[in-house]
Amino acid sequence: MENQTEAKKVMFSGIQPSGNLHIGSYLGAMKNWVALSEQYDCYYCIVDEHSITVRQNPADLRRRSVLQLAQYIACGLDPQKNTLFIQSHVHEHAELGWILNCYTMFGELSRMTQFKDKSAKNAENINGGLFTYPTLMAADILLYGAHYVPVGADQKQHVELTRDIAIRFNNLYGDTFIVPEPYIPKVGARIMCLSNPTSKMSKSDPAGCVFLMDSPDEISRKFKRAITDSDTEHCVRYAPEEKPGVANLMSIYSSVTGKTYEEIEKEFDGKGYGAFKPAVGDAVIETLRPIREETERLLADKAYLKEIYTEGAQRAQYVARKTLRKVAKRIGFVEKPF
Ligand code: ATP
Ligand code: LTN
Repeated sequence: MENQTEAKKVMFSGIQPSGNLHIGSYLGAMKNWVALSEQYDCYYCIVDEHSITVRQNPADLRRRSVLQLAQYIACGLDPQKNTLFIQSHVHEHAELGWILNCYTMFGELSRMTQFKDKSAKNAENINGGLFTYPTLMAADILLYGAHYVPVGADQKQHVELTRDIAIRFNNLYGDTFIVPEPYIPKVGARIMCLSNPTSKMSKSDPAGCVFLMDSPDEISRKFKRAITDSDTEHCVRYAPEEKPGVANLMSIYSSVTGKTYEEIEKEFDGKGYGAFKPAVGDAVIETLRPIREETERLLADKAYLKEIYTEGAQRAQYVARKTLRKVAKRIGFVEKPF
């Protein structure tokens, strides 16, 4: 009989350690990851090489990379069931990234929304890495033969480009890569900024962003100040076009409580925003409390965290090396003598 583990499909995802994780990254991506651990063979990476496309303070980058590993575990990712590792520890990512650059068009990279956004925000540092960011991301995914990539909606375009690159390579050299699919949650795929609900929640706007490590007081304050709507109706109703602020709060509330939009409308019928906003805040506080506490506990044990990322990198590299060898052979590189 076929081995159960071998039959499992593969998941790969990553988050940049370029800032503190927030409920956008949690509800849009990580929460999904936890639910998938049993069913899939999962690789979750801390993509520090992607982070340096924007200038980082070295000490902060190092600290946040380890913090992020602790947060992955605190969110419920069991390091025995998932391969948790740091991207720069597996050099095959950078190597395959280079190769894939040669199979990706300038026009394709120019069309990426994240590149356009980030180059507008970092006009003084539009470096080559920012431009070729998606080919490194494609390498991350393709090295492990990932079938699915659980991400928030903003990353769909990058996964689609990964598919195009994989198909192009397979057409040239024969089946080499598994063509991955994005795996996007129905609720929580796009959490918007609390102070400006027409743009996505992002660490670059801390007032409108709820971080996983925020204290209950901070969370409560941020939700009380959340922009709802200028209408006079003051009614909790799901209408994303008309009432984007309320829709965003409903989507957050729905993600953390599991309640449907209808149930939420009923719960706050006749109660107005004055009751709704603190209720969302409280639900988020209770969701984040155990995560924050467990993160703090894990951070106190640096030796354990090192053990986890060492084992993770070893497991990841075993798979990555095999893929890279196959690719090198296909494109005509002389076989590595060691
Ligand atoms: P930021 O805009 O804060 O810099 P980012 O996109 O660089 O965010 P990452 O931390 O690298 O953020 O994203 C990690 C994961 O979280 C990705 O899968 C991304 O799709 C998802 N994500 C990030 N922000 C949101 C959001 N506001 N809503 C839903 N998902 C999100
Ligand atoms: N580009 C993603 C982070 C990322 C990623 C990946 C996600 C890097 N490599 C591989 C999924 C799979 C972001 O900016 N959020």
